[in-house]
Amino acid sequence: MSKLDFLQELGIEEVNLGGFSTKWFGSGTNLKSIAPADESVIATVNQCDSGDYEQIMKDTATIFQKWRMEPAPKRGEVVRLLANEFRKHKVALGKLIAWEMGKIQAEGEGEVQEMIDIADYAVGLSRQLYGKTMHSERPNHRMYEQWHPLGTVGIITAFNFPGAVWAWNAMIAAVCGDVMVWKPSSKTPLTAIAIQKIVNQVLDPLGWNGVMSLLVGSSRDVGEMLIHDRRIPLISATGSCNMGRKIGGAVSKRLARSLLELGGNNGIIVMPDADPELVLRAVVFGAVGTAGQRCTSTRRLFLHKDIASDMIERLITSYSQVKIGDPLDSKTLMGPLVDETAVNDFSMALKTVKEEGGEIIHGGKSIDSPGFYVEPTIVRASIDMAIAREETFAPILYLFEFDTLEEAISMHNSVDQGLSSSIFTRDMQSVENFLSHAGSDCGIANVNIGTSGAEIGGAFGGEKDTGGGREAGSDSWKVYMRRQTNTLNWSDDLPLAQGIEFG
Ligand code: UN1
Repeated sequence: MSKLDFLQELGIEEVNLGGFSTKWFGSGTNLKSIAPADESVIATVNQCDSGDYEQIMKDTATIFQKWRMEPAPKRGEVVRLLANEFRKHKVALGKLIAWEMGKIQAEGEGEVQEMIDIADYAVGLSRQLYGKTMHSERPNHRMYEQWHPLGTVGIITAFNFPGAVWAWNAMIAAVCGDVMVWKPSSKTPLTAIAIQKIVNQVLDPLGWNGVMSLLVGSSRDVGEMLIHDRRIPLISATGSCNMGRKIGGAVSKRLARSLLELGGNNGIIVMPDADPELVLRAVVFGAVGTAGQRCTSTRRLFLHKDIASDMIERLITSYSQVKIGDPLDSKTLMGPLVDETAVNDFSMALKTVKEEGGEIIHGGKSIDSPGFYVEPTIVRASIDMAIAREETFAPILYLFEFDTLEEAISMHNSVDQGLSSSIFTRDMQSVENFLSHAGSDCGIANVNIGTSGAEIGGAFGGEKDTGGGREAGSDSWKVYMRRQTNTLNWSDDLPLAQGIEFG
């Protein structure tokens, strides 16, 4: 399948200058979609202006009146049809993600699989939006709770998962009876358009146009409008801790809800009894995969002193074999970073590493353009280095050594972020210590698997500066609904709670 074929399959037509233009919707200024592999312009996209925004918000509110009254399993049926379309276009969409964002095609297709998985999950969930019943303290009274749709959900997503994170939110919100507006990253507008086209193909013939809408535009304009808009009771946002602070502040100021999935500084602790081959595979996938641009990417590796030098040797051998190149070439293991700013952040971080006394033991350089390529990098670090406490969205792995598990956990938990973590060991006490109340302080804590690549069935998110939100599986759906407690009196009397006699 050539580039052109897969774009055509996704309904994106060629326009001029060898580029593609998507007018559709937007009355605002143009935005260029750039391929990080060679810096070419893939497409010019029209962004929406405040008039488009108002129109979409109105249409969304109108369709909500109907959508919320559609039985949840019927909403699940619509999501099932979406899952079918995602399946049909898995390869094409995976390629577009690879082309526009720079992750390798296998990971691009994996991302579409994640969209399919969450859609399937949501179909089942549409029959399981359970509320509890309680025993009333008053005779002949019944108490229970039910879950109602919330309204319009604002979804703000990052470039690194330009499809899956939208799907985590959109598929769940849809079965919950919500309608939604999506602001994708300005670095990946074309993927968002391709997905919205698939959505339209399914929703329009069913009369559900407007349940899921797209707003291409910058954080400065569309983002600002969304976070301050009192018609949006929930903003679900993925991005940096700084972005989250801004969004969380604005949303809480108007007393609405936010679901924040922010930065991670994910660590793996390797005990002396760990299987080194498992560790190696997990670390390379976690630190090098997606060129270190997952929020779950492995950024810190804590090695027990007894196995540190062996592990470092294995890592360097493995890193030397990583094939860097075009993300659409099946032999490539690591594609480019997303843009020039990301390359500069990588270089700046390594400059700081040197200033702070860290030692680069592998990689460390950016690779000549065209394309935003860098070398996967390993740094011998010490725990007081400020740069190792920051999330740099690049393939930089910081190494630390430890004597005792207690010391490793303390170093591990000493950063501001709290997303994902793992331990490699066969020892039950080490496992239980790591998973205990005094163990990892992250939202995700794994044993003998890496920090990245979570399945959709669990709740996804983290603590501390990661923002506290939970998306995807488990009972994350509850944040997309409003809970109502109902007490029904079927007696002929009016007894008061707490035994109060009044009058
Ligand atoms: C993200 O980087 O924002 O666990 C999401 C993972 C993927 C999702 C990452 N399933 O690595």
